[in-house]
Amino acid sequence: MKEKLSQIKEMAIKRLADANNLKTLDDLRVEILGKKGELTQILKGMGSLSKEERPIIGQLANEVRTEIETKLEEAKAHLTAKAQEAKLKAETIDVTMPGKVTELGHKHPMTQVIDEIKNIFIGMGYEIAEGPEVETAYYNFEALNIPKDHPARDEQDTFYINGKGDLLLRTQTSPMQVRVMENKKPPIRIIAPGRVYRADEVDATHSPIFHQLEGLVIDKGITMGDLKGALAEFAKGLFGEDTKVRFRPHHFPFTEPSAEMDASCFACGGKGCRVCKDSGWIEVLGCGMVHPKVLEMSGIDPKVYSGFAFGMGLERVAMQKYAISDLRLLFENDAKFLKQF
Ligand code: 2NL
Repeated sequence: MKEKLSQIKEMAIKRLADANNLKTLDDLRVEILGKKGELTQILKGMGSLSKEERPIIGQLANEVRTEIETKLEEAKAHLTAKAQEAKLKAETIDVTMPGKVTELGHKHPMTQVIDEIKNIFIGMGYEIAEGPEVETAYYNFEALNIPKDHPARDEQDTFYINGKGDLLLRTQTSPMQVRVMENKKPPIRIIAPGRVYRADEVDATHSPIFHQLEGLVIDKGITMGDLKGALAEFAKGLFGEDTKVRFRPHHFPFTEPSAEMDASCFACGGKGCRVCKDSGWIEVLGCGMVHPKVLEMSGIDPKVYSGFAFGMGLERVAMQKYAISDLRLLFENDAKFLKQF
């Protein structure tokens, strides 16, 4: 039996030394020390030994067991350390490797223009008024002194969304300004940016959906001088400090008097170039003193208050500023085009 025990020990130590992973090691532990293991079998068979032999073999068997257990622990510690080392090695980061380049997105050129113009007016104390794109004929036309027989109301120009002609997609952002006049006592100083709709065929300069920005200032004693001062300041903010402006008489149903404003060409400074088609001027916006009837309809007394208003198409501003020749490019969202801005 002594012989058998030392055989088990030798065999166990050899196999433990050969074990090269934690799983094999655990299998060995079960095989040698487990309930059905050889060593356990010997200890179980001790009953058949003589009184003299029993303590000697018992002690020896325990020694063998302890020694195997110690070797097992050692092998386990060694393999665990080795596994940890391999794991660390596999996870090593090469800090000198070039990083992955993340491409940064940016704002659409239209959004850039809208944000820039908003910021100029915010800097001058204007508030932003935004509202519905589906409007009533009252807010879009009547309240702005656009009579029933006016060509702008024609179905060829306006998208009506019911047969009765009283609901439509707004053709300008003025309805929002009417709502503000109805709800707020002057002083009023707002801009209304947003999408507007017209039943136009698509071409290089027309789209059924486009962006407008309108402004409205109402208080006691507002004059054409205030209009000119505010809009000259806006032009400088948009095109540069040296920008000059000029006003040409015009007609709108909602303002009286009305005008169109040109800015000196930002590309050539007014000498004449391709951007301004050799005229030295760029047409920027329409404007005027709010018609007394328009004030009155919204509940503002034209004998007490006066105001000015203006409106501009934002696609046109973007096309001039970025030298874009075709309006459709601003709606197609071709990444190759948009990347340039
Ligand atoms: C243009 C001209 C303009 C207005 C818009 C306005 C709004 C109210 C009252 C009076 Cl609530 N006027 N808006 C005034 C003058 C011109 O737009 O060429 N837009 C693209």
